[in-house]
Amino acid sequence: MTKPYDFESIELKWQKKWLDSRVFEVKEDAKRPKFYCLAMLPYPSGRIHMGHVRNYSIADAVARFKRMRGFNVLHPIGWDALGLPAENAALDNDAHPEDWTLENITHMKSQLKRLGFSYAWEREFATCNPDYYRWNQWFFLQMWKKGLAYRKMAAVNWCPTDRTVLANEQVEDGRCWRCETEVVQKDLEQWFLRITNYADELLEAMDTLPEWPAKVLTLQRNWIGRSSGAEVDFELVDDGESPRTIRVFTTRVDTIFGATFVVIAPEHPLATEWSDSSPELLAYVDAAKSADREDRVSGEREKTGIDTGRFVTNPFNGEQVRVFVADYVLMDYGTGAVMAVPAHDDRDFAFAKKYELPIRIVIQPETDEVTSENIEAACSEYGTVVDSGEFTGLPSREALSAMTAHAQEAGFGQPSVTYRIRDWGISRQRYWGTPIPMIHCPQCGIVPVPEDSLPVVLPREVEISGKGESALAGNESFLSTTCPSCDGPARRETDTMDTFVDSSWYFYRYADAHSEEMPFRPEVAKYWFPIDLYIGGVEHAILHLIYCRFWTKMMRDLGLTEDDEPVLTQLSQGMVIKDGAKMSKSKGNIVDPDSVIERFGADALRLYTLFEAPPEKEVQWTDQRLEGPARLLKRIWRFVDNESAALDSVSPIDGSEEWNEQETSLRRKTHQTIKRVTQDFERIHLNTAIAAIMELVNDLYKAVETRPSRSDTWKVIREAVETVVVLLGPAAPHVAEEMWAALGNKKGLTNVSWPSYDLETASEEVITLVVQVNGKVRSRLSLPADQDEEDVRRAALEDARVEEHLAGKEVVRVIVVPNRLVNIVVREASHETEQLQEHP
Ligand code: ANZ
Ligand code: ZN
Repeated sequence: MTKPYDFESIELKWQKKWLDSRVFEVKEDAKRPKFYCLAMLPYPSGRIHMGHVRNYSIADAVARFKRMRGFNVLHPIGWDALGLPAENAALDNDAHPEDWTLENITHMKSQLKRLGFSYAWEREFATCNPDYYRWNQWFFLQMWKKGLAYRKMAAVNWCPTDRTVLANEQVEDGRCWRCETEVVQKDLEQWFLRITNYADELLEAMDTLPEWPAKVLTLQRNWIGRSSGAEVDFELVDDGESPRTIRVFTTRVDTIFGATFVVIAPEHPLATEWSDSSPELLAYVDAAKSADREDRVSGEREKTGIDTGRFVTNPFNGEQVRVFVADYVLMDYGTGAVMAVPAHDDRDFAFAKKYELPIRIVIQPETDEVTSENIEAACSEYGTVVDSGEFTGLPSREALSAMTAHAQEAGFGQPSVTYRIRDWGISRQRYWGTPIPMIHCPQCGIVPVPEDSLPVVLPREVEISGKGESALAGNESFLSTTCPSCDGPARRETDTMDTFVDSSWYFYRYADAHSEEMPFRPEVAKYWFPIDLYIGGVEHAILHLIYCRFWTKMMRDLGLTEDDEPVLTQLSQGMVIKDGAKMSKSKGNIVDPDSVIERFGADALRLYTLFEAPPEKEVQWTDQRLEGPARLLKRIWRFVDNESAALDSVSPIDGSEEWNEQETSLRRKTHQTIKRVTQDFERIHLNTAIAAIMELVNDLYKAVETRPSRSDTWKVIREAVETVVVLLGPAAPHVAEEMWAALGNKKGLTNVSWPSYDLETASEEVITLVVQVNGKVRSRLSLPADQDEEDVRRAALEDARVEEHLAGKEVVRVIVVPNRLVNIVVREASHETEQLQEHP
């Protein structure tokens, strides 16, 4: 009778043991290599969902693997605890946001514990704790001192449902990223962080991030959106004694002879000025201002505009062209004005068609000739410049620099770079966020809260109405204060910070979570940083993952860290979907992790999320597939239970054995499995790692079918089953621990080293490779077939006979022809060469 696999009591038992023994708590240790393994911190929405389970199972498997590989592993967790949902929940459920948040944290924490993740719990914190957010305020003050934080009147994205300002990043297709309401524009005084100061560096440093997914980097590159081009001044016709100019930004100055009109943004100062004398213009400008930003730039939308009746002169050909106001031109990009070239720009083409404006071709592409008769759409390709005076005949690329240089020499233009990225608007008219530590004094204006008065604590007593401004504005005792500069009565800022501030640096806090004097001590963080692996959804590619890079650079400039970048390897894990859609309440397709744990156990659930797909791909949830991993665990369990008595008396392999064919074959499989699983874990191909373990389990069952009589055979079986259990440890840690103990091991798995594999045992066959030095055969190597090039290379260089021929030489190159030969190219060592050159 097999002992039943009672996963619940096994899991609870080991979870308690791990916690009690504090095995996952870590300290800096300069003598050991570190590994910082992090998954994005959860928002305490109420319950853990499958996305969390998957994300955290991946991170935990890697953390446990790295620990067994000898690394000092930091694997922390915390709570992204501020933000809108708490306030909305407060409105819906009549609970205080703080109570709602803390209750959720308590519940979700118990869920994470029930999953057995190996967190350094002593470093846990929630961002709604004043001990944490005081440092947001402190950073804000440092940025204010450096001119990186500033306030300005700005047209902001306003979500009418959430009644709050949204960052551009939080507007998706013109809608609020959270509630999908259409966003409108509104003018408000807002606080900004000058992320644009770092635009170039953020862009350039991406070349130093080879371990980030290409997709994330592309999204960031586009978001930063660096465009280089030229600015050119078009002079206003009939504009008095010293006529003013309209400065346009263009990336295609090579098309300037085809500019048949100029368009300025509705927010352009000239549009405002001219509106005074034109009610129609005023009406258009007003309407345009309230239109949605995303809509305005959308290619699909029908272009609208209005003729101002003014003209400007094209400085390149002296031609006078009309000036329009149209909402497809944005004020906050480039100069807020464009030269319109309908023949070569889509938007200008659509506009010209609608208002019957001239279309003049000035670029001929390589391919089909474009003529005014056959042109049906703008042709934006590069080509040869035509009908453009002295520039006619130049290829576009050359014309770009020649024409820019000409404009500069003549004094009506210059090269220019513009960015799509905007400064980060962090003001939120909300209660449940970090108070911005500023004071408005009627005498002194805006005065920062002195650093020694931090934190500015969120008052608990507020009335949350969900309407208009922050609930803080209605709290008189919070509002009224004294001015730090003149001691007069003053009022506090009521805006709170975007919660993306909280998540921009939390991982530095984990490194020194209880620091009281500073956000973290630089020398402590230095040991743990950079983060070796950071796992989170691709939806964070441009928000969080840009902000945290910016924040790190800002902290570096404050002298808190030497890191240019916080994260070495980023992994964007795929979603868990069911019935073709992301699990969500509204779709009714949620699978609750608790119910799965109840039926199959945490180990089976973890194993399933790892096994079902490669980490960066989607997992299609099906209940049937979940039974696979559950069965696998039972199968291994049954094997250990059935055979533990037989294995008990088996002595370890001592090298004196003469293996028979069956034994050789099982040993080979064991070592091949270790090799595969090790390599798969290093590359985070966890699904194939588990598939490899399954294969070994099959071979184990085959091996005992005939009840082998040789004691050596049992040695090999023991080696194989212990391997299975150890390799299973990172993915299904509880049952692995239990079986490991059942096999008679006294030391827990958390203290066991990852097994190493013996290459020779693992290899299918041994082959002979010829080793040449500068083309001459010097040695022969017997090596397992199909070895990694790196292993072959090393074996060749370490071969004694080869070494003789390398003495005093410098290895220039090692060429490996797989399974055939290695050629080592050498030359006289360089210092000798240099000496020769110095003393000829
Ligand atoms: C003339 C031209 C001719 C243009 C042509 C393009 C093609 P990216 O690449 O996105 O930076 N532009 C400039 N400022 C603008 C604004 N504030 N609002 C809307 N459009 C603006 O785009 C640069 C191009 O977008 C600029 O180059 C300008 O149109 C337009 F065959 O100038 B171009
Ligand atoms: Zn004052």
